[in-house]
Amino acid sequence: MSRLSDATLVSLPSAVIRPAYDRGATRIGVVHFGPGAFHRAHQAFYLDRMLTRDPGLAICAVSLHSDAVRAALEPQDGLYSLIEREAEPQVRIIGAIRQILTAPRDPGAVFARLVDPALRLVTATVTEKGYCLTPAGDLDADHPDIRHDLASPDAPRSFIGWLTEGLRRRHAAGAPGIAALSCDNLSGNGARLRRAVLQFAQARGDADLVRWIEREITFPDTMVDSITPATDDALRAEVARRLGLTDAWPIQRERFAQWVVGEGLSAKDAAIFAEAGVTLAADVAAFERAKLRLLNGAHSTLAYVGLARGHATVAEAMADPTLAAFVEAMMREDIAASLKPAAGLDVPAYIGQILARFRNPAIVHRLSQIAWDGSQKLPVRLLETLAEARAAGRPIARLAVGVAAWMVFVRTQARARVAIVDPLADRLTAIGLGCTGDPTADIGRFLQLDAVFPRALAADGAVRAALATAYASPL
Ligand code: CS2
Repeated sequence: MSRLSDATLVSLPSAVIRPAYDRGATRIGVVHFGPGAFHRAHQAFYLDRMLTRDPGLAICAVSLHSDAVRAALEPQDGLYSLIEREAEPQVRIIGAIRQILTAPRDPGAVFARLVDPALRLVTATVTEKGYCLTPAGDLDADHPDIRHDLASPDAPRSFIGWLTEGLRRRHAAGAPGIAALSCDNLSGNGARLRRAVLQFAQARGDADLVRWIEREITFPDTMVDSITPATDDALRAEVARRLGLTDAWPIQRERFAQWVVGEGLSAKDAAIFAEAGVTLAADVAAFERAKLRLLNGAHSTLAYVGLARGHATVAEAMADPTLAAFVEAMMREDIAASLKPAAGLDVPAYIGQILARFRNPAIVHRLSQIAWDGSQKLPVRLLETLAEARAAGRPIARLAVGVAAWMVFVRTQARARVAIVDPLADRLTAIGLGCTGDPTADIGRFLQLDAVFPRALAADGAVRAALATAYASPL
């Protein structure tokens, strides 16, 4: 079977949607850091739509570490298939990625893109840990990658190091400003990225660069949403059948996709984004908070409690009546109470829509995938809500369940000698192995992780009691 590429596009069955523009006429105007499945399911899909209006928004995709995306997509001219799963799956070929770079292999090419006057946007999906922040939201100057990048700014390792050095060179070259869009699940992601970049430039002692970034670079907040299960061999086989061609790295997601972008795009880009279905909102924070707390908070709770109850996927966990009723009550009663009213946000309807998405039978979304990186996800997904509920005197019992179930998960993985996928894996494994099964003592070990638990929360007797109860019997 031949492989998907520009040359084989013509042979695709008519049911497969193809790029509706001349790929050869497109030009790179976007550098994206972290071209994993989510980027390819989401921002690249929207930019693919935008290319029909503006050929200047093609993507240069930059992987920070692994060469896997380049190796898979370069032989396919950057093309890949995206399956949208509803009752009737829809297959489309995304053509928005025109160049793929693996940063450490080709640093000069990455910097050349960042300096190019034609560049309009930098986007990023580098996951929560990729920003190298302290719990207070400052750049973590002790992070090994940040220390490395401050010592060797020409050969960075971190996203923050690459972006800041790229901007320094851009300024030196006299090229115009750009918008930098964080597309990760962090509250206030734009403001966090801005602060990290400015603090990095400050730590380099480059006051001129700090001023230029403050003046010329915008960091719009964004809310991104589309459930994107990891690619597996079953998907590769299905795509080969539907395409009649092989695709080394197809992507699947639910049909639903949402991108809300705050202020900071140029007038030209704002118009193109809006036309492609992106919501432009002054108050992204309200959407972001609602999405992170309701969808991602419920996801993490379903993951840790669901795995403990023997489920493997989100849809399976939602078919467990006790767990589904619990998660719905947590969303409707506890999380909704923490959301401020916002124009265009109907919280009860939004909750109903999220629950229906979780139940989508066409999506096989593994709980183990959601369980990754708990130490990075729990603070924004559940702990902020828990702390606010506590301060307002609202109940916390249900909100504590997902957090306690994470502790049970870490203990179980550590004891079974299964590697924990988390930047704090070593510490978590040590804590898990030290657990004795005594709820108060065990949760006390976890609460010492000050990168995860703010001091005041960890010291709060009511929080400790709620966690200990949930730890002893999650549901
Ligand atoms: C999930 C998210 O893996 C996870 O942690 O909660 O990836 C979730 O599917 C997306 O944020 C949905 O937009």
